[in-house]
Amino acid sequence: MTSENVQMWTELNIDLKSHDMLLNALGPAFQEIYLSQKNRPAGMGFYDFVVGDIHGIRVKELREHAKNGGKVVATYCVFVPEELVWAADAIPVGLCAGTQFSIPIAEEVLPRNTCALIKSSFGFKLGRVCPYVQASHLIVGETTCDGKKKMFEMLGELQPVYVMEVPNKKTERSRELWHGEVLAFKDVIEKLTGNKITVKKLGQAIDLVNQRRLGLQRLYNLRKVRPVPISGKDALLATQVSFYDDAKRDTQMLNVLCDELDKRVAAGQGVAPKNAPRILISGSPMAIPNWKLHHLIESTGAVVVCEESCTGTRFFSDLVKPTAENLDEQLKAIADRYMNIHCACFTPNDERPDDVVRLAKEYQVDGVIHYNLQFCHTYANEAVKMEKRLEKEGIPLLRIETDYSDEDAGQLRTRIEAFLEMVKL
Ligand code: BJ8
Repeated sequence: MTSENVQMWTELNIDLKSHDMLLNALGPAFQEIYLSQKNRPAGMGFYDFVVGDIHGIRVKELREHAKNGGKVVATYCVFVPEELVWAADAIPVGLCAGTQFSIPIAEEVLPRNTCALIKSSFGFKLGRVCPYVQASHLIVGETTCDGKKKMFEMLGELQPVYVMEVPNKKTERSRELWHGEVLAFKDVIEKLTGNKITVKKLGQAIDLVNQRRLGLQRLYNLRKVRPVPISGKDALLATQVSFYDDAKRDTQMLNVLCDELDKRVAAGQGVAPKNAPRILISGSPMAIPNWKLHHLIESTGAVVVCEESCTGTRFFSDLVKPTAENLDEQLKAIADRYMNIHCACFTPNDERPDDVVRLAKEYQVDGVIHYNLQFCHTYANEAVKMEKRLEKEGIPLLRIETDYSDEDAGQLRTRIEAFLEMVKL
């Protein structure tokens, strides 16, 4: 912890004592979960470094940007079209909300029976322990679930918040509504930054984000191979870092990692034996430092090869169609791309089970673990349909509902071990 960082956090009005406790807890957890892994790709060194200095260099970059008159825009959901933020020379940052640490702080205000992701994000602001939140000029929320909607109202009393309305259906009328929301968001960002979003700027931003999506697609494609050349934990970390690192640098580092994985694949080198059970996780997103389920699964000798989630395939599967002709077409292409995210907030949402079946085949999985955060009703209810669909397809499924605490780790381990025994038969 450098004195320069302490100075920066002080300027950001961070609660230093609490923040020390947070960082002191993160280090040993990362050591145990990540650095203890054997046979890791050297390309993960970059991601280890990013986590090792999680509230340092990147925050400093954001501060420099702000000192030069730039804006920082924080988001909680993959529905927020980051292309518009980049195009106005602002920097988008996907906030974490994956730690148990900030939950008791949030529970002083929010009902306990609220999902961990919502409590964790609110606790970060209330407790002043996240420099990314503190460094943001605007937080962009969305109406994806009722808990989030209401939390954003309270968050708005503490910091500027703008909420995008994400429709609940996928009809033509809903698509029009969403298109209108994208146009309105463009106005909000232009007003915030004082910069006009031009065809050229938006075209560059579309390309920037598409390149990062392609990098992640490349990484995930490499996970389809048997034996898999990278652990699920490492792939998850690379995806999580993509939410807040500089997009250009992140794309470069993803490709460096993938070049190395290509060589591993060519040499038949894997992180787990060829016959290790291959698991697909489907459900709620896992923000840093939520590595709980991956760690439990991979500690048993199985390997996670794909995540159908917003910290997985939903984040990068589709590109924005590059249509350089005019702004209207670009904005339409952006609206179309984002409406193709199959979040459980939609009804009906049959595309999501379809995706899971397709991914299970592509990634040669032995079983699917459906993960939903406790008190998240959309995913919990959608799990019923998912279970029926996967049963029809003959794909084994284990449903897990949990939060960020370690209290249920022993019980989860027993259930996961029993499931893996079953899929190996
Ligand atoms: S597009 S999954 S990031 S909404 S887990 S807060 S839904 S109660 S996170 Fe999500 Fe966007 Fe959808 Fe993805 Fe509510 Fe459920 Fe909590 Fe959730």
